[in-house]
Amino acid sequence: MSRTVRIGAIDALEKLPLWSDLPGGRDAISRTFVFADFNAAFAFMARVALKAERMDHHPEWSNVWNRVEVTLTTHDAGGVTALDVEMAGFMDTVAAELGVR
Ligand code: H2B
Repeated sequence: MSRTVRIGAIDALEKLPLWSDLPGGRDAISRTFVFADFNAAFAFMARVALKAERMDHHPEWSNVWNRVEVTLTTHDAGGVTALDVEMAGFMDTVAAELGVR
C-alpha cells in the first residue's frame, strides 16, 4: 500500500530548483552532487543514510570519488511523493553545509 499520495515529478520540481526529472518517463527526480573530495561526498552520504533510516525512505544513489548521483522516487507509490520532496530538501541543506560545488 502507498504510504503517501503520488504527486509526480512536475509538481515536486516546482519546489526543488536544483533537481531534474528523469528522461524516459519514469516518475522520479534526480540531482548530481559534486563535492571537493571523497571525504565530503561520504560525509554527505552518511548524514543522508541516517535520515533515510529515520524516514524509512531510501535514495537510489551511486558514488564515484567526489560525485554522488541521486534518484528519488517512492517505490511503494510508483512515483514521486512528499517523502521525496522532504528528502531532496534535506539533501540540498546537507550538501550546502558540506560545501557542494
Ligand atoms: N524507499 C523508497 N524510496 N521508497 C519506498 O517505497 C520505500 C523505501 N519503502 N524504503 C520502504 C523502504 C519499504 O521497502 C519498507 C518495507 O517500508
